[in-house]
Amino acid sequence: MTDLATTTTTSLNKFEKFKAQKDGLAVKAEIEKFASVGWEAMDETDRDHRLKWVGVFFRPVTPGKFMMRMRIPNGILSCEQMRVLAEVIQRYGDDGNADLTTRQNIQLRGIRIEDLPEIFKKLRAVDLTSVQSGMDNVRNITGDPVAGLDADELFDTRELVQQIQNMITSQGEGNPEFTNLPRKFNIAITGGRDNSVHAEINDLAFVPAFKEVEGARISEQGAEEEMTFSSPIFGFNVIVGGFFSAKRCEAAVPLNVWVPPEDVVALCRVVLEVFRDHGLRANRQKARLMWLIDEWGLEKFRAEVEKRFGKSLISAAARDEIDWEKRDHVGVYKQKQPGLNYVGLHIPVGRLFAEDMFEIARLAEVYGSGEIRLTVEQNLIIPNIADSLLESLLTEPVLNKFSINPTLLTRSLVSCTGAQFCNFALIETKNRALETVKALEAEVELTRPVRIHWTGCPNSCGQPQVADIGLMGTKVRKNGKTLEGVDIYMGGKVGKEAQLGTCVTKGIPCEDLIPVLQELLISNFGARLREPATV
Ligand code: SRM
Ligand code: SF4
Repeated sequence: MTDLATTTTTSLNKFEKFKAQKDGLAVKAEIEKFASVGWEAMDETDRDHRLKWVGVFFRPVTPGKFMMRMRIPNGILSCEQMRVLAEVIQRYGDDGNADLTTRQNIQLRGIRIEDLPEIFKKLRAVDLTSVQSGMDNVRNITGDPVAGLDADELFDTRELVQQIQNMITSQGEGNPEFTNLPRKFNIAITGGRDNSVHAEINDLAFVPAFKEVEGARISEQGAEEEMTFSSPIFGFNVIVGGFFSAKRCEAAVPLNVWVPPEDVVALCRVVLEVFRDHGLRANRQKARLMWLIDEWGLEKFRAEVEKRFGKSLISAAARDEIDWEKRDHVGVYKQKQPGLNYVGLHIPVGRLFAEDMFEIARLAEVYGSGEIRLTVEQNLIIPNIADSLLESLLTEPVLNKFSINPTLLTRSLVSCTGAQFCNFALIETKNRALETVKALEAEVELTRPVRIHWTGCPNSCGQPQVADIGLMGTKVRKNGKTLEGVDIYMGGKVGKEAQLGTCVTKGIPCEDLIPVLQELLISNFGARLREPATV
């Protein structure tokens, strides 16, 4: 457990104070009590903050209707799990919906506090957990969405991602060792060649790399064996400190460490321990891992990680294996298993309703192996579809709503939650994002997808910095009135040689946005105005 006396700071912010009074995870034992007293009579700190340790978020925009953030490691779930999530929101009628998130995850809406005991029971029965998914915890751990399916992958990330989640959450039950971090913490592992998880925007990420290593290693049987590797072996270069916040955004930097897959979980553990015990806790705006790295310098940080790791860290491989452009997985693709395919469905801005989720579960069961996968683009994949079943899957009516071949702007559209449910939001995002691309597609023709990301405020949950065109909500003044507007980001590059985009234009009122975007699409992305229709 965290010993706050060992932190390097002297004064604590208000979040640190309430965490010191009572650990967030303590609410796990009080769910029955909260359900019987109701949300209005609850202790406010428990309701507004500590409940997030079990993934339950009070929504000031819709008081009494909570959001529940799951953990879906590597974005993989079964049709049975999808059905349980659908059942949870179904009872809330129009209030109940679900969002696929930018961390390959699912959030449920409309949740009533009195239903929590039963919901947790249902989730546990199908091995789902929402524990430690908010506040000062490690977020959903992302991995390759086509792990184990992709003929060109270097490493199947599924098992490692699950092991890391198990370590951090004690098999989904909650682990007090890691429930009092100085701030949120993001972890990603990429095993393919296209950096499908945006490794560079995580506090800790593992990127495939081959290394010639000599020395001792632990055999599969657990014995230490001396071996000299004559040819390069597979492992990961480690990058650290990537994050977005309202105050600062940074891409992760190399830690100059390479680890074989069997050391990944242990390395995650020690990096988290160093962050927990030494991360900055005085100013919440300066509490993410990169601020500690800045204060210490990378060498001191690496040395502290190495000390706790208990053996010498191997220096990074000279290069990593990210050498592909990023794929979006929307459409039909051959798997490495002969005769099998995966089908990526486009889910407009990630929004699902109960009936959609039942339908997707049915497709996965009837045509695939019952498995469903999520992507950081807020879309989903149904894997393991036999060649012989493909044609009939593609005639299913639900594919009209969740297309395998959406129009080029719609295809790559991502949006955070925005004002409909998020009290940080400065603008409405999801509906506006859909309306805007529809209007643009009526005006211009494109020859390639352009990735437009919307985010409702500078917290950047919708990752405008990784987009071709990023739109960040703001307030603007026009004709003496305050209106919803956006700052425009450009230059985000994903896949190989990923880099963050930057703000190029500030304060465009949303009502004036379409011509501005149209011009950007024409001048930067080869779009052409459509010919006027002839009568
Ligand atoms: Fe986020 C807070 C939604 C991905 C940076 N984020 C929030 C809250 C919890 C604020 C709140 O309490 O209302 C939002 C919940 C709104 C709601 O009702 O849905 C929220 N964040 C989201 C999601 C749902 C956006 C989406 O539509 O996909 C994503 C959920 C991910 C998940 O499954 O866990 C989401 N948030 C991100 C990302 C993207 C990523 O991880 O790749 C970022 C930027 C990367 C990063 O964190 O470094 C992000 N969210 C933030 C921040 C800024 C953190 C900081 O250090 O300052 C906040 C504010 C905070 O934590 O104080 C925040
Ligand atoms: Fe809410 Fe802002 Fe995150 Fe959008 S970016 S979900 S508005 S906190």
